Amino acid sequence: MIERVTLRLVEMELLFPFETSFGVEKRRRFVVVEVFEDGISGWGEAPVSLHPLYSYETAGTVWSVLKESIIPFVFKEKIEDPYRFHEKVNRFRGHRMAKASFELSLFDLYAKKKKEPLWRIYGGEKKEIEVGVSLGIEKDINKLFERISYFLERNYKRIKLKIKPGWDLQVIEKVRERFPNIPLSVDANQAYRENDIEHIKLLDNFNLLMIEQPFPASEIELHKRLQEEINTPICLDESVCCYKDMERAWRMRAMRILNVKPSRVGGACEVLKLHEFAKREGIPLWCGGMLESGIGRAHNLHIATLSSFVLPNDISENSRYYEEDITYPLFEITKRGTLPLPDGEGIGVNVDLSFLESITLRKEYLHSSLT
Ligand code: OSB
Ligand code: MG
Repeated sequence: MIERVTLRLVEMELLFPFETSFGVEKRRRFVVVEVFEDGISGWGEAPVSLHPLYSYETAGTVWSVLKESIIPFVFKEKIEDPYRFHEKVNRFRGHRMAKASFELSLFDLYAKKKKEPLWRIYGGEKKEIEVGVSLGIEKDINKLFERISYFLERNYKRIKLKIKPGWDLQVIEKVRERFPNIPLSVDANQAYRENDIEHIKLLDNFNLLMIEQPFPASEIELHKRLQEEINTPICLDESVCCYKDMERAWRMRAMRILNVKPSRVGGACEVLKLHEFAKREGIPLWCGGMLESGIGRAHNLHIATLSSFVLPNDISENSRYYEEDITYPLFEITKRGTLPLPDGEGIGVNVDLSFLESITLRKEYLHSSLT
């Protein structure tokens, strides 16, 4: 039985500001979950942003839903098995990042108790993961060229550029002139509207691997209309929060590729369902990222070992975003543009408790005996 849960509100400074169509992020404030049983800790992370822009979840909502609802429920029902957690926690609506952070910490614990690396628990089939990099909006195009060159030299296998109205066609055109053959994709984070369709269609001329989430999350029909008129595959991110969302979008032909984030869909059990469907239907998947600390990064790496994750993943070296990180050893990219799976038990990386303490703004212990 889970004896104790520790919630930590953690703040980490980004090495570089990260700008998307939502705005600029300079630091992250997110929640780290530690579940504790029999002297073993399981770790999870809710990679929320300061404000409800990517989704409605923030550190505040994650904290309160975990503390007021999920954790008391887990203690009351004596849940320690991540599969059972996934089934039971369904009674609470939404709040998938909060659920995912807890479920993934249970998975880490579960794998550690079995003395197995997490990827083996999931049935993964890879020893290293191909990675790409996601580059934010820059002040000028030369700065962007510099960033692209830097990450190509580090062997990242795909460059994804954030776009928004005013930072799109002209930028992509210049990038294509300068780098005619690199694997390139774009991500709009919902920035366009129905009357932008004609404009967005012109992105079809740049041999992009995909166009990620051009329209608002609920606009499946709009994505379908765009996909009918362009050859470049549309990839959904924010629109798909569960298996049902994926099935609907796929059957409607609103997407040809899916970005899977365990934290967006509520954890690894839901990812396993997406994976089974993707395998049956031949849908190419890849694992997205949310500027995670080393904890979430390790979880994402294990998830990406599943065989339907066939495209380069947004899982970068820790040093892409942070000067120092909560976990060690740090992930380092190989010449092949991959991150090797850590072979330790559970997530396979260690938590640097003293560093974690030094960046913790708020901490709370929840004990099973007190509920
Ligand atoms: O849309 O994929 C996204 C970061 C924060 C919020 C949303 C997204 C992103 C990224 C970064 O693209 C990917 C990464 O963690 O490297
Ligand atoms: Mg995205």
